[in-house]
Amino acid sequence: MKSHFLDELNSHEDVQSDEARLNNSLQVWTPHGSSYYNDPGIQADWHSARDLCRSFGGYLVTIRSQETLDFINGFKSVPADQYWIGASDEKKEGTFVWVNDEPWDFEIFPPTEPNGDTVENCLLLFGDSKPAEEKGKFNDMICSDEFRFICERNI
Ligand SMILES: [Ca+2]
Ligand SMILES: [Ca+2]
Repeated sequence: MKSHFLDELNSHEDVQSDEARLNNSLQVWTPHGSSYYNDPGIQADWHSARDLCRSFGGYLVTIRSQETLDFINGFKSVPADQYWIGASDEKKEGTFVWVNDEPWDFEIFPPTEPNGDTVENCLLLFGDSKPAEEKGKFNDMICSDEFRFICERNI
């Protein structure tokens, strides 16, 4: 499936170099546990991030343990930034599901989150620039906003 993000890339004159750079960055995967992880180093809306991870044989990252959460928070190339993760409640408000249908058996929200009702349906990780009670934890956000993201794929 062709994403809006890739359409935008194709509108650029230097599309070849953009795509080549993206391809190259997505060739770099770091093993951890039973997965490989990749920080493409770009920002995209949640659906484009999801589609980009899929187009390279993976999926937008899933986080189902404190150990994985700690690893991902340490893996981010820009720790201060927010990062999309592979969960949304856009199909049923209040019920978050992972993009690859893994069980929803771990979540860690600050006391004030999730707070977006039907306006905020995609999850990200708060960056290290946030207050201590928020940083590194889940937050629902507007899906069309653009943030960094991490792709995962199975070993
Ligand atoms: Ca929601
Ligand atoms: Ca929120």
